[in-house]
Amino acid sequence: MEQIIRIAVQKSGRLSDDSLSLIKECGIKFYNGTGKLKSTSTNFPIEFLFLRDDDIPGYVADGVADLGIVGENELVEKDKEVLTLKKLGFSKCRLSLAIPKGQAYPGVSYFEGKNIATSYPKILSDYLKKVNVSASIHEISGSVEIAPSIGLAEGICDIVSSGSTLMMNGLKEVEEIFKSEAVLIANTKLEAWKQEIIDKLLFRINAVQKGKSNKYVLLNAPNESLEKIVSLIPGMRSPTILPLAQAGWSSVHSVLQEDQFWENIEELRAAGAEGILVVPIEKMII
Ligand code: PRT
Ligand code: ZN
Repeated sequence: MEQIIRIAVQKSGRLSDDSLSLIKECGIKFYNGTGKLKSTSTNFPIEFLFLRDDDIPGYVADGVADLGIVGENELVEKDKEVLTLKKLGFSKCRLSLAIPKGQAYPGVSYFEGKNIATSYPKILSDYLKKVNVSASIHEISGSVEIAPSIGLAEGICDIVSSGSTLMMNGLKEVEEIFKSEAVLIANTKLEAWKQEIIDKLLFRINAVQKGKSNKYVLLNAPNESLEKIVSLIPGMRSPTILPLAQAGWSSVHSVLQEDQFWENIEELRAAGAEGILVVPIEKMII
């Protein structure tokens, strides 16, 4: 039998585009025409299952899929036994408690004896236990934010990203109870050959992620300030220094984390750096 691993990704929703872009940036080609539930890569031993995000933790725990990409909120809520291999840095959001805008909020004791509507009963009940509040949890699967206005609950616990859905429904966020982003998860009992393929995939994901947070920097500098400039942009091993056609000047090339660059920009300019170019890196292997 051909040795191939399976990854479960969301079919369509807030995780799908970024999940598929990450896989494409890893150089893995596949066809995902509309309505397809399965697809096999043409250049990497991986098969894709396109599923609802709610089902992904279960499929990975049962071994129907070896890997999955899912939000941490869904993962913790479903409480399945899987390994989290990597945080992926996209689909970031938070799970928060919210109440009608006009209500005074004395603290989490507000919820004592009240009704809270949510699609995340497990995360919410763990939180309420932790803060020692007893409230009734009403599980509903969607449109949670209308629950207070129709008299179903005095508060809600739902995913918040920009906060505009809460605002539009006359609610205010009062407690953040969980932070989430997309994660790569794996079955806990993988054969060695599967692990080898997953290691190759992880190597590529790491290279893509490093590339994104780093920039290639090129600048011109008078030779007398090279020492100072090299100390400000030390690079992967050390910067490349090339002489310019104009005597007394050099071109310095280096790799930097973007935030380091912004921290050092004033000092670089003060040291005489000019013609500074900052260029994106597609992949970075160190
Ligand atoms: O069909 P399927 O079951 O696969 O998808 P789904 O409808 O259950 O999930 P989907 O695609 O909406 O979200 C998938 C995952 O994206 C979630 O599990 C989160 O991990 C993550 N994510 C990131 C979000 C949001 N941002 C988000 N803003 N999930 C939902 N929302 C919703 C939220 O429920 C609320 O209705 O957006 C609204 C709030 O957004 P703001 O920007 O108005 O605050
Ligand atoms: Zn879902």
